[in-house]
Amino acid sequence: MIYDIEYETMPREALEAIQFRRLKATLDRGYASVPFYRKQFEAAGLTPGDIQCLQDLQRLPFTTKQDLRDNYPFGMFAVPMENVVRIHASSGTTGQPTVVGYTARDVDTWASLMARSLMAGGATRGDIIHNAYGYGLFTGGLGAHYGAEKLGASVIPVSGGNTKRQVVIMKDFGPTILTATPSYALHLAEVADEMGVSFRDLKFKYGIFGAEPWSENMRGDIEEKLGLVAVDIYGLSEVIGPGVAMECHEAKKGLHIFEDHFIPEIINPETGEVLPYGETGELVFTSITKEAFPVIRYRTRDITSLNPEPCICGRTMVRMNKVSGRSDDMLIIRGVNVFPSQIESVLMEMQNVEPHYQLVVDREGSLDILTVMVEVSETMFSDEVKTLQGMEKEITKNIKDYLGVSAKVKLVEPKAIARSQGKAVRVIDNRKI
Ligand code: DLL
Repeated sequence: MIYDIEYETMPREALEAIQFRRLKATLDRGYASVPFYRKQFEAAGLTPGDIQCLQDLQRLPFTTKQDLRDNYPFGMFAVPMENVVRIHASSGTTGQPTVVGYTARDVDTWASLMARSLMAGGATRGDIIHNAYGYGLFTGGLGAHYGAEKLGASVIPVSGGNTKRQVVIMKDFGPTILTATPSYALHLAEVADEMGVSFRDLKFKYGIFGAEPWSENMRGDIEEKLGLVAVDIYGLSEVIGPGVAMECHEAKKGLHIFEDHFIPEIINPETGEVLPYGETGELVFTSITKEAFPVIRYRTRDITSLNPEPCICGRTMVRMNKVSGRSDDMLIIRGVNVFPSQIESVLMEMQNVEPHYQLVVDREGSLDILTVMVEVSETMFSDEVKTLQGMEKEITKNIKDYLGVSAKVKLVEPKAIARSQGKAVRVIDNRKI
């Protein structure tokens, strides 16, 4: 059974009453079972009984990625190991991986959240879902898989990689929904093309893409190339995995946060001050139903803003705008802050530019040098050098005009930039080596 759908359109007041009840239970569990959370309460001079309304949550300290690392691997679990039925871990690209656990009920909650996400993204029981998110420690594959089964759709557990074989499956089995990272979806289309298969002739209706930032312009490009409606799905291992927030296919304008399970806040990343709706800052989550791995005011490092306006789909749950990037992915180039997705937006506005790019940051003396490597279409490359130079100049100018940052632009041949089977590697920061 997919439960909880009734919460999606609930009046605010009723939802908040439920949130508060669930929050209290989570705080009690954290305080009683996780030494780290007990210490956090003690440091703030509080006990769970002092939290008497939703607003009071703000009195508690934040939990950071470092806190999870310090308790590696199982120190944050709130239930005995015998009640943990599943373990996942984040990729650990920015350091030691963080390990998360689920009870049987957590797995069921997550499956329902993913079923609701797939539904919001246009999927129904009658659909065949080609699930190209990686299976394994990464939460994408199994998260989407359980959600698809819960929904009652037919899921093809193809995972990432083996791309040519995937194209054959897509042609022969006729899946109608694609779940993948946006960059891998583009790679699938590219390989299909090489094999003489046009993605647009396949049966796909919706693509449910997430796990990495992708700009609005990238969405346009993907929809055009793949011939489907592309919707955004957000989540992170620490909070549950995919299914924390989901765009509805009706509006495609921001992702509804499943507030019956997660309480969002936006904070100023420097001061920790809680910001009002509409202001941009770092997203913070408190889980209110998870048993094995509750998180209290977890700082995601993802940058976005919240939008409480009613949505045409009828959901009353607050929306988060597309994530522009992670605070730790933000490049500071000679004092100017830039997110890779902002550069992506500029690139995707231009003709003859392919949606494959990489940013390389070097330091020469005390100067930061940003090089934007971007693929251009086949036809451009066979053109005269002069045309390419003109194009480099134009991109450099657009980046300067829109983002205020000077970059070196290097046009490269189609397929010169390595493709990934999961999250794309957009930044190579040689300053960190
Ligand atoms: O990426 C979970 C997921 C799987 C989400 C499949 C969506 C689809 P992690 O590997 O823990 O979990 O990485 C979480 O990825 O903090 C964001 O920085 C980024 N991220 C996830 N979804 C989006 C999105 C999964 N839609 C981290 N837009 C998060 C932008 C995203 N960034």
